[in-house]
Amino acid sequence: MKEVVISGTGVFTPPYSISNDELVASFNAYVDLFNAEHADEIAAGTVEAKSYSSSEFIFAASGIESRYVMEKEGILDPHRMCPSYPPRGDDEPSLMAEMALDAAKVALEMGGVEASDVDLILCAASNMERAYPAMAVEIQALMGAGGFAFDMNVACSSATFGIQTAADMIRAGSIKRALVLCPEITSGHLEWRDRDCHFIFGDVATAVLLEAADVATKPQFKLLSSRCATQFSNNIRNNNGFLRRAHDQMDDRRDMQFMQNGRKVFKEVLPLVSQHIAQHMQEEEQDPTSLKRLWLHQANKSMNDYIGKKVLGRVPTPEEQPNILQDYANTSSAGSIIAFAQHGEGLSQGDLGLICSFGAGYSVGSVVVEKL
Ligand code: CO8
Repeated sequence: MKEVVISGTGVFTPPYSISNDELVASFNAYVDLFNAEHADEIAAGTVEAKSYSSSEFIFAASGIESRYVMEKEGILDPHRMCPSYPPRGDDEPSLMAEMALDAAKVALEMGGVEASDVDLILCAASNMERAYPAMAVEIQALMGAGGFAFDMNVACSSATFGIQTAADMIRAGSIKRALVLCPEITSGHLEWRDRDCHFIFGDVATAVLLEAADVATKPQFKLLSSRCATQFSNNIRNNNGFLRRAHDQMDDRRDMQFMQNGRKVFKEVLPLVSQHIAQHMQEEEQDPTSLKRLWLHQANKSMNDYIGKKVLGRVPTPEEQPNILQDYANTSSAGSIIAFAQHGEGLSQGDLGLICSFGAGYSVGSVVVEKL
């Protein structure tokens, strides 16, 4: 079995940022428009009046202060309430591919690797821009990478599941180098008209370059072990899909965008993740309290505080458990990788760290790395 290293990471940050105050101002303007338009039905009790959102609630409930998006005007337009991406021709690069490419270039440069030396591209994200051809194959062509490429979707856990998939192929010798790319255009499948979730997500793309240790020239971390687990739940769901037309459901339906029962997710996912990490560490005969860094999925600050304390047996310092969600919000699969890419400093050779992502499915993935 080959040893696997991580030799590069990259983050593409979209050009626009939306603060909680900006988001709430446009949402509340939308609420006024909606309630005025449906005044008669609301008075008759057939339509429920919409309520205002608030920046104070958003920050207290999630820890989120702002989010990045690929397009801002459409989202903030109270008459529109979703981003506006002009359709691109088949001969133009798709938006996801463009974002992923940017992150990939940074990771390749960090690892001192040419695109042509990469023999697996994995596009691992919570939604794909189209059904086929696979996004990853387009990215492979745009990059000039070799080998093969495919897409995978395990929602928020896509990055860690992708890392395990790529690492297993490197260990087995079927590939030498892989890029796990997470381009997340969450703005396209978030329901911006629902105050329960309109603040949660942001856009981004991340890249992780994995290599067989014997070909890597600038390895950063040794990949010690990983674990993936899933358990079916309807508490985070999006019913949009290719059978929509066949089901005669092309109308504007709430369940065609992101939906969740946030309270249940909070309650059910926390023990799942804590137990998953504890079991992973136990099976690898590693002491969780020896972990020097936790790069956790970035969905909710209280969730991370809880998991960090459970894993380390004490309250972690902000350096030990860095959060990026205050600036990026929940970026689905990319969150733990942004934290990993931006908060790797200060570790010494031999220090252990844990990347962990969790979310829809339910799904949870954990990766233990050692600083080289
Ligand atoms: N402003 C003001 N008040 C509000 C707002 C708002 N924006 N939203 C809700 N409220 C009100 C509610 O109506 C409720 O009022 P009442 O008590 O009168 O009923 C009150 O505030 C409390 O509401 P909640 O119970 O919903 O509030 P919580 O404290 O539970 O916080 C959270 C809500 C932040 C959503 C929290 O439950 C949470 O973070 N849960 C975990 C969610 C999570 O981790 N989800 C993971 C999903 S991500 C994933 O898996 C990837 C999916 C694919 C990507 C999709 C991209 C679009």
